[in-house]
Order: sequence, then C-alpha cells, then structure tokens
Amino acid sequence: MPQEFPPDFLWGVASASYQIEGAVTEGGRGPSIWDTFTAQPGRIKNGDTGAVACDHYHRYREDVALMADLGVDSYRFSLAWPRILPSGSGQVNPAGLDFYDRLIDELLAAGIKPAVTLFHWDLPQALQDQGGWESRDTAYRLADYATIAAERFADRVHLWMPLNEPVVVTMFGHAVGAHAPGRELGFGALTVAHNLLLGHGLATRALRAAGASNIGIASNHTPTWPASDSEQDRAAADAYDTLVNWTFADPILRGEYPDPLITAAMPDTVADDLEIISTPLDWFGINYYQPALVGEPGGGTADSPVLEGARLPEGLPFEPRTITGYPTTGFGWAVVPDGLREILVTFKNRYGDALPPVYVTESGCSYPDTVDADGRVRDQERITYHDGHLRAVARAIESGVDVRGYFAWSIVDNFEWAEGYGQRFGLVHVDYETQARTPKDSFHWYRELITRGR
Ligand code: GBH
Repeated sequence: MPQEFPPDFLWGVASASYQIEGAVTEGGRGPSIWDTFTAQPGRIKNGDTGAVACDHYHRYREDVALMADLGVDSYRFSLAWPRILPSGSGQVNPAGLDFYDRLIDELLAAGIKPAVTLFHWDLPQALQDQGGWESRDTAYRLADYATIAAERFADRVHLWMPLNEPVVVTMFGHAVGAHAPGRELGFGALTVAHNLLLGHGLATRALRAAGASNIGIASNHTPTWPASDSEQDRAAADAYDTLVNWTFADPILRGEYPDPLITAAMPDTVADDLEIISTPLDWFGINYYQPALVGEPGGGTADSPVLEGARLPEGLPFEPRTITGYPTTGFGWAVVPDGLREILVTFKNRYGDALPPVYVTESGCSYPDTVDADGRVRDQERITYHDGHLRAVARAIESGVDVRGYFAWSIVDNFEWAEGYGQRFGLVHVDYETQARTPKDSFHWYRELITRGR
C-alpha cells in the first residue's frame, strides 16, 4: 500500500491537551471549562476527569520516545490555552510556554515535526465567565493567544491549527450540552459557530503576522446519507449536511454561509466577518469518524450513541438514524472506510481549486482493549480500521484530491470527553493505575507501514 502514497506523505499521530496531560493544577495552569464540567455530577461516565489522564505533562519524554520508535513524521497535539494564559488573556504563564518549548524540542530532536492546535476545547474558565464562545470577544482573545504562541514557537512548528472541530464545540458544547460548557441553546448555538469561525480567521491572521506559516484547521466532516430515496428523507439529509458540514467549511473556503437562513441568524457584522473568516489557508484538515444516516423527523429511532441522554433541540428538520450493515467500534460507531474517500472527494467537487492541500487530521476507533498475559494488545480491529481508511485516502488521491498526510487518532489511550476513560482510541495502551504504556499490535503494524512507505 505505501507505494500508493506520495513519497513526502506525512505519517502522523494526534492527541489533545486535556485528554492526555493531567497536572491540571501544576505549572501555573489556570482552570478550563473541562475542569469545571467534569466536576459536575452526572456529566461524565463514571465521574472521570482529566485531572491525571495519561500524566503526559510529566511523561512527555517517554511518549515522544514511543513516537520516535513508531517512526511518525509528525505529531499533532494541542496547547492548553489555560497553561499559557491562566486567565485566558493578559498575564502569560512562563512555565506553560516552557512546557511546550521542551515538548517541541524533544520532538525535533527525535526528527518529528510538531503540528499544533491552539484550541482543542479546553477554554480558560475565566473566558467562559465572560461569555465564552457566546461572546464575540472570545474570538479576539484567541487571536491574542495565537500571537503569543507564534512569537514563541513559529520557528519550530510545521503545521498550525487555530481550531479543532468547531462543529462539535457548537453542537455538543452549546446546542445539546453533552460537552463543556454544557449549554443547551439549540439553534441559538449558531452564534457560537460564527464566533468560533471569526476566531479562526482572526487567529490565522495573527499567526501569520507573528511569523507562522502552514496554517490550516482540523474540521470534523461527515458524509451524509439520506435514509431512503424519498423526497422527505433527501431534504432532511440536505438540511443536516448544510448544518454540520457546509456551515463550517463554506465560510472558510467560499466566504459565505451555505443558506440565507443561516446568514440571517448571524450578527450584523456578518459580511465583514466573512472577509476575515475566509482568509486563505495553506491547507485544510478533515477529521473523519463515520458517515451520518439521516431521515425525516419522526421516521425512525433517533439513536445516536454519543448523544445518548442528551436532549436534541426541538423542531429539527431531520433525524439521525442508526447505520446498519457495517462493523461497529466500541463506541457503536459504524466503520465505513469509504466514507473518508467520499468526504474527501465531496470537498474537491464542492470547492475545486479553492480547496488547498488536505490533511486527514484525525481518524480512529475505540475498543475496550486489554493487555494479554504475554504483554500484547491484540487489536486486529484497529489495524483493519486504519488499513481501510488509508486505502480510502489512497483512492481519494487517485481521484485527484491532494491529500498530504494522515494523523491516526490517537497515539495513546486517553480521556474521551463525556465517555471518560471507557473508550480506548490509542495505538498505545495506557494502564491508568500504573501509567504503564504498552504498544498495541496496531502500533507495530503502523510502524511497519510507515517504514515501508519511506
Ligand atoms: C474527535 O471528535 C475529537 O477531536 C477528539 O478529541 C476525540 O477524542 C475523537 O474525535 C474521538 O471521539 O451521531 O452520536 O454517533 C470526534 C467528533 C462527533 C465524531 C460525533 C463522532 C458521531 C456522534 N465526533 N460523531 S453520534
């Protein structure tokens, strides 16, 4: 398979600060909305929190050594905003910058290119207290933070991403409340989407002004399938597609919202804001997990494993259905490798030459992996998952999509948000009692693949 990838294809792994670092009160870090959210009873499975997580803050050298052994070209991780700016803005915390300095230097010494996300959901609580992403000011605070990060790290970072998955922050964090900050605004969350996108544009400009290059985004996208050929189901799928995909990609890649109704829900400054939001990117990153099967409301079971227990807003013009006929992950998500090819090709068809080079900034699967008596983790399903998804990338490249790299989610098992530690996505198993790391069979498989690719 490797020969189907260009020689400079970037083989990577990914993670995010709150999911792995722990040490939430150390090194001058301020509280984030995820510290607050995980402290609220009933929010997270088993009452898990990211307080210790994988203790990566203390064990980053060991984790970088694992990545060096794995042979990846690049490691995508996020900076914890509240480590760098404990109150979200104003006073910089030198110990926070120093931590990422050490991590970046450790990576470079191992020949691994750092790929940095600025905001992977751990908003400083102080900014939430001032309105969080419901407030336009937060977009400007992201840009200030981007300047600080670029001034310190621009010379050593290979890829920059101001945001991870604005759609998930909007929907899970602010429409249905399954993620921090737990808001249930329904369609009111569209303002949040706009503020996030504005923040993305402002931060892109701030990064560039401070000397950073190679700026993109990690945006979650979902090929959307109508539940049937009926006109109603096709209209419902269209509405879903517009809301979860194009509301987030069109402003960036076309400088407009996909539907006049959405534009109308935005502030009066929308035209000027779209100028900023559509600041050209050097590349566009797609996170892909599974397609969505969508039908008309009331036509089936609104059975969404992740949204289980969360109240969907009233009056949605669509209803998600369960995808059948495919294997499922531990989460219950359908494993549909061709969906990755489909979304990549859909992007190329929709945006044509306006689409910059693409990276798959995340793809992965969770299973309840255990370490066998002989010290092995036999995760053949994960091997099948990544093998299938990489073949899908190769097919997309063949059809003319300029895909430059693939970041497997995730390097280590970690704190899976509302699901706590129950879902394991890593190529490396983590024993949360001892913090022992055990490379899974998928780790050895990925190493083989990468080595053959060179
Ligand atoms: C990513 O989000 C995150 O960036 C990362 O932090 C996280 O650990 C990783 O994926 C694994 O979850 O219709 O209820 O079945 C993933 C975004 C959005 C993907 C919801 C799955 C299906 C939800 N997810 N989607 S549901």
